[in-house]
Amino acid sequence: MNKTSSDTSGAAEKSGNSSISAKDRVEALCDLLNEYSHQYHVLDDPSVSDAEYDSLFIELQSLESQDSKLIRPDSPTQRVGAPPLEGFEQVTHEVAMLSLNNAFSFDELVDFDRRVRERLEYSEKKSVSYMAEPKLDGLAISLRYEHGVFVQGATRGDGKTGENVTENLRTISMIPLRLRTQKPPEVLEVRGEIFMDSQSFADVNKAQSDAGLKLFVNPRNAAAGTLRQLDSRKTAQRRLSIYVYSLGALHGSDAPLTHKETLDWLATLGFPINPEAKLCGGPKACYRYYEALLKRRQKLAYDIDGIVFKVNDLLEQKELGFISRAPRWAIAQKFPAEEATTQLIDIDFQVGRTGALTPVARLEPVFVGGVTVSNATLHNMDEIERKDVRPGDTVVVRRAGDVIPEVARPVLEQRKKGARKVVMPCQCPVCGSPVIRADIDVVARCSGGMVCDAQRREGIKHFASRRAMDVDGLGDKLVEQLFDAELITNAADLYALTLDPLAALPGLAKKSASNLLDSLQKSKVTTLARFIFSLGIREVGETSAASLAEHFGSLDVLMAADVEALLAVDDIGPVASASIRDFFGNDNNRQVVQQLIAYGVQFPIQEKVSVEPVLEGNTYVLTGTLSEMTRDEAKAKLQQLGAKVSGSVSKKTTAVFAGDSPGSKVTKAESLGVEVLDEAALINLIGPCH
Ligand code: 5U1
Repeated sequence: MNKTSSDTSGAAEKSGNSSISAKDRVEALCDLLNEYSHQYHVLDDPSVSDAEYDSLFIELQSLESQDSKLIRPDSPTQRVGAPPLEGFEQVTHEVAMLSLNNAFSFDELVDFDRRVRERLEYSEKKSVSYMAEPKLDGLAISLRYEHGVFVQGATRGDGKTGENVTENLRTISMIPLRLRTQKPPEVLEVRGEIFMDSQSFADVNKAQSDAGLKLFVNPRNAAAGTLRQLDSRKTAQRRLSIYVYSLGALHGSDAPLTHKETLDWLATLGFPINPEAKLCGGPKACYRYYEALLKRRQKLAYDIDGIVFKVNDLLEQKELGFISRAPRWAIAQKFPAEEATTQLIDIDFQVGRTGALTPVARLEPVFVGGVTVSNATLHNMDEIERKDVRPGDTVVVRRAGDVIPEVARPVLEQRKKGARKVVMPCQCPVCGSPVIRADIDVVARCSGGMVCDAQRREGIKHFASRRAMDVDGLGDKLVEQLFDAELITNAADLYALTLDPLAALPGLAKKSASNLLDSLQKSKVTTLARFIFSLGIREVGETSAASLAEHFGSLDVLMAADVEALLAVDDIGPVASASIRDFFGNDNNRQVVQQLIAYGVQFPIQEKVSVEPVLEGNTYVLTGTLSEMTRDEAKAKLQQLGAKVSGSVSKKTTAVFAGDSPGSKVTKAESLGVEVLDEAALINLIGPCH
């Protein structure tokens, strides 16, 4: 409370009566302090000094400490955090939390408006009003109030179920612990975004640095780490903020008629609403709002990654409905990628699982798109040639959303004299084997195979990954650690790991080591298709692995198959068949496969079920996160029924199945008039996958 007011007589009047009971005094202090907190944190208009607030707060604390029965759930003293939790409980959202489809251009926004008006059967002349709000780069949460009192706060999770973070949210001063109304609804759920403003982010990272701790990469990560603290006292020490933007469940009160009225109502109840929210009369006005905010983006006190436009009229919203868990009445128009210039120190070559050498730019660290970037991909030699990027150049680095940062172009005017082009090394930078670029191959590769540490390391990462053997808890970093400690040299060694050496690794407690051994044990039972994919044979992706498993039905038969037999398999051409033959012709690879089988890796034979190809001739696209099955499982099932599953939407697409957070494929489908269906329709078509 840092603004001193000249008139605090109201506070003195309410607080100065010594003849009232302790209970009444506590009541009066709670109400008064909550009012002051609202003025300061939500309205940004404090009426008392920090000192006055603190003295009333101490008085309240003292009265409560004498009789804990007097502590009200909305007492400001309850914001300081509670003892640590063991973990977060799951919370089922009474009303699902929605996600948003994205637009990336004005055309897409116009398309969105056209679809809205078409669905509402409006004439060309009738326009739709939209509420525009900045899209904060934070974490969506839901706040639940029963009879006016804050009782529960949860993260979005998968939209249906989130984590109970009530204690942490209680510490955020901008969140009212009691609604500012005499007639609260029985139940009110409010949705909004938790974020950390730029100043608080700088403060938090300064504190991390002073304490010798790891810095947060951006405000969003810092907010997420703070919100998911099991010890809410730690959350209380960092300043999180919130703006709310919609309703969830509402019982015992009429809902407003427009989105604007909803925001106004929420403001009267004590919630912070983004002051930038504005009503726009159509797509052109929306775009003007977007452009104006894009210009002011850097001046805002917090990070935003776009603008959300919502149909203002709630009856229109109802008529438009949802597709999957994204409303047809809202869209997020994303800001373009951010760019920054920095120095390109050097270009290194990274060796991947298949020996491919990828050039990586080592950069003077630069803050771009919300993170500090010190490495960026250059994709391949052709790309370097095309962009004419040279070590020592000043370069433009680009980062969009969560996409890997890339070097966009050199600043040629600033090129130093004598800057030399980079050349592909003749020898592998890891193992020294010759680097070869075959005529048919666009990339240069290390010829070291299993001699090369980099290829073996990457091969093990691939083997353990989710879509391969799916070893829970064995991420890339842990594979690196195991490899560096010489506990593993190939995938089969994973199954020979034992507790003690694992638990001795830095940062791996005994419990985690034991969990990892359990996961490894569990991963041994898999399908033949996954196993073939996990071997990391060049040119054999998930689809061809599934075709090979289906065709040969057994690993022994596959290992013995000659090129001709391999060419008879769907999806397997001459390059893949040669690669498969090379792989199984190599003694080292055969030995690893045999070891894996000896350690108990198995794929209970899948009976060849002859399924009628009832979906033959249909092409589907899957997008977003499905809750009852993975996309891979859905894809396999659709293919089993004869359908094609494509990665992109075209006019030929039969339908798009959209799960949670579906992205731009839904927008594209709607613009092409392709049907968009939800997960329930998918299950209806193919049945459950488990
Ligand atoms: N400003 C704002 N952000 N945001 C995020 N509004 C908004 N609305 C959202 C989300 C996920 O969902 C609505 C569709 C309720």
